[in-house]
Amino acid sequence: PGRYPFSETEARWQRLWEERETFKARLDPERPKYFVLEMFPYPSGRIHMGHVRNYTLGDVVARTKRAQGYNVLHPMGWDAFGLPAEGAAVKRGIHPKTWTYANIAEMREQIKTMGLAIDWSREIATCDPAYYRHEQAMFIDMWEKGLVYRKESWVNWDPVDHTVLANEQVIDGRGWRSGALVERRKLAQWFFKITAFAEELLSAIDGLERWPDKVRLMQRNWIGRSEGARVFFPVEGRNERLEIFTTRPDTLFGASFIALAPDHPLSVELAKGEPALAAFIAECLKGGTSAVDLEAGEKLGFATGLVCRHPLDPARTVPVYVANFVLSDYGTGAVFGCPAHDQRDLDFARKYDLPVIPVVLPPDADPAGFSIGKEAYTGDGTLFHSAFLDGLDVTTGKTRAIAALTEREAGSSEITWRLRDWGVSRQRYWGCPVPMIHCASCGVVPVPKDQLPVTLPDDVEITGVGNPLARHPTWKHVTCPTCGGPAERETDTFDTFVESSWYFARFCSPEAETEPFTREAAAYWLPVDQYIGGVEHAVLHLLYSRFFTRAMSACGYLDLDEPFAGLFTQGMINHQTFKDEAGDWLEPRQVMKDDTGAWVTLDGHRPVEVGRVEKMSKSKLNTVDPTEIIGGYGADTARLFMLSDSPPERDLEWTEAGIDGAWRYINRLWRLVTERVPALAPVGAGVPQELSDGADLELKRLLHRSIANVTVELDRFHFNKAVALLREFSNGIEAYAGTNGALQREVLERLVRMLEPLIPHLAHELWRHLGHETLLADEPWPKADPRFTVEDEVVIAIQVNGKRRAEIRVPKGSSNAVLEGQALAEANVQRAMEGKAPRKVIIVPDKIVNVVV
Ligand code: ANZ
Ligand code: ZN
Repeated sequence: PGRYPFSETEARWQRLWEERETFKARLDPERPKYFVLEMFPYPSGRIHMGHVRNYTLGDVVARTKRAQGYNVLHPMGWDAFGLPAEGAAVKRGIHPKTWTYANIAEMREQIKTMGLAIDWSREIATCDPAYYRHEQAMFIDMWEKGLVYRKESWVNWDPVDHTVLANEQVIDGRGWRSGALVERRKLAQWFFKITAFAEELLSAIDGLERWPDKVRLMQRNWIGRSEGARVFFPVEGRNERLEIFTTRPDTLFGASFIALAPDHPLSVELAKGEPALAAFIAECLKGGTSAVDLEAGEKLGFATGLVCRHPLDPARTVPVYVANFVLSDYGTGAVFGCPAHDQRDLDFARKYDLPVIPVVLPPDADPAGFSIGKEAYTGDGTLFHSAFLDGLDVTTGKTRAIAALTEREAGSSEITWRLRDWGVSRQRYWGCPVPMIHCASCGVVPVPKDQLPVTLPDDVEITGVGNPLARHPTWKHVTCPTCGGPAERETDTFDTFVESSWYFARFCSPEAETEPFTREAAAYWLPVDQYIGGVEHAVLHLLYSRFFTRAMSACGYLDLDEPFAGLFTQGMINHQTFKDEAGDWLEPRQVMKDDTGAWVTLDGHRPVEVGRVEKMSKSKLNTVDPTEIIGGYGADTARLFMLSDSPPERDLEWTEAGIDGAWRYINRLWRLVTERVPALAPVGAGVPQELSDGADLELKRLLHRSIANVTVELDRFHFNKAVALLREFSNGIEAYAGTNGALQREVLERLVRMLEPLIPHLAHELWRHLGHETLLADEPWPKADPRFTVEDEVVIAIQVNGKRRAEIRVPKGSSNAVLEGQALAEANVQRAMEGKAPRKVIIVPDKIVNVVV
């Protein structure tokens, strides 16, 4: 048989699956469906190993479920809008559309070499007007339902490039291109009202039983429900009160200052008469807009000179500051500071010399001796220095404080969410146009639906500065649909997360023209039964999709809350890193081991420093190109290595040895089947009824045990264990020395059937070699026969005077008499007894027989 000719074989089967439309999904209400989806790729131009792992995992699921009788939907598409396309336009003068479609064409060919069971007839690209026209229509519906609105909000502004920057384009507070210090600016932006579903998005997490716990936790934290209180602090000398939000009303007696966000209305008002404060506020508003940026920086404040009365202790007043660490859009944009029990407040108090009043006494601490040094005490304890709260624990203290505030009309209990509404405006060209029109007399008017899609103009000038759509000479000038007067199109485009928030639904009927998907198709195929992707999308993409599904349902497109019934997040792919003497990174293919086993450069044999095993990345040159691996070893080898090396949720280390091992096993399977063919009973000989000897029975048992266990492990996503079991099975077949041709056919056919989801090309080829004209993918999944899986034999150790002398195999549950009889009959046992009669025989049923002489 020689080496397995993977190249010709893989191409042939891929062609055949395509010609026969083997994996085309057809709606069939009579059959149970299974929708398996991998997070769709961004068309960067080349697939990487992360893609290979992702699609291999999905393919195993798709093929297994198909074999198990499900009507499987396994589609592929392209998350095709986004900034890199504009980057390519700036750098190389290629139009974003040209660049994107060329990349799609290339990546499609690369992905096709993996031999995936995908229904390519459903392929979609989100930059296609046939796709985004529905997004625009849904956006208008959501606007009408109040789930979309426009408001002023902060953005990162690059003062040199005159452009809005996404958070990821702000690097260390500077614009990625210009290097200029980023400023914050207020701009009218479009928002999805995701907070309308905050409560629901949180509580429904409990029902997502087939999601990883860590992802559920991340979603919970992101939504961030905080129970606390709203407290009113009367401002001295002014007829108003400041409203603050706190989660620790129990610490109210420890309050020593109040801090306002720089853009709190009172801060803004005070700044009008106070240039120094205005300058301070302007300074605060520079720098990034994210909470992380604010957390990292130095805590700065400006004393306004105002003081507030303490709501529970009217004898006391606290000073009011404007502070850079208070977020304008969380809670009420104002806080009371309790330095003893909050680190940030403590740092602030030390800096501005404010009192530090401990009010929570740690368990077992001495109230007289307890004081706060450099670290705030944030733990539990007993309240003190707190008037009527003294002696209470923290939890009871919170309830009691809220009751007192409510009674005095100085506050009330309140729930606050970390979740913000989703700002989707981007001042970019390569995105879906927001389908709105601004009219001087009518205000914001949606584009009439019969005029959708609003398509992108092709003739644009992309310089990386400003918004090409706003600059276009004619595109934005339209007449108002309401009054017919001159009006302007919205020139913002959507955040690309909008497209990925509903693409799974589009796959249900990608051909639908008048609606994003037909109700019938969505009702049948959704939700996605198994979603697979990287954990980097654990929060935003998944949350946006959960929101969008609810919003689509609210607009009557669907009748569904949760888009993804099952979620699996795969680990990363790591690889050895190498450096040369100068400390520059080297590619894996630039190095080799010399005769002594030391790493050296391929040319020149110069010494190489072996670095850590790290995530494959272009910057460290430790990537391995999947197309090279597939070209050199075949897709099945690459797939097998990906599946066998480690559990799919864990990181995988790419090694040459691992790929070699997979390649050798592929060849071993090839030989095993092709060499045995002459010894097999003819096709259709049926399941062997006669099992003449122990070897036959053992192989038969191995077969059914393998079927049972492989099925379970595949179902649990323990693909590496499934591979190990299949190896054990094939080893058992190799070791079989009997002559039962029908049995050998049976085990080889089952083996090949179970290999198909993992290494589909070789499995199909071997099926053909086994004499079949049928397509292996159409063969049903084997069933384990329980008669052969129950462990009905046990091995019993026989001891003589406590020393192990022999083993016997007996039916499980054999009586003591049978065990004793068989034990005493063993030759080794008799020898050890030296002809003496047993004094006593101690028996542990199904385990041990100990003969005492
Ligand atoms: C007084 C206090 C005392 C607080 C104490 C904490 C500890 P979470 O749990 O994340 O909701 N806070 C409220 N609004 C804020 C804003 N706009 N910007 C910055 N910080 C703000 O956090 C709630 C706590 O964060 C609140 O409880 C408040 O500080 C602060 F020993 O109030 B706390
Ligand atoms: Zn008008």
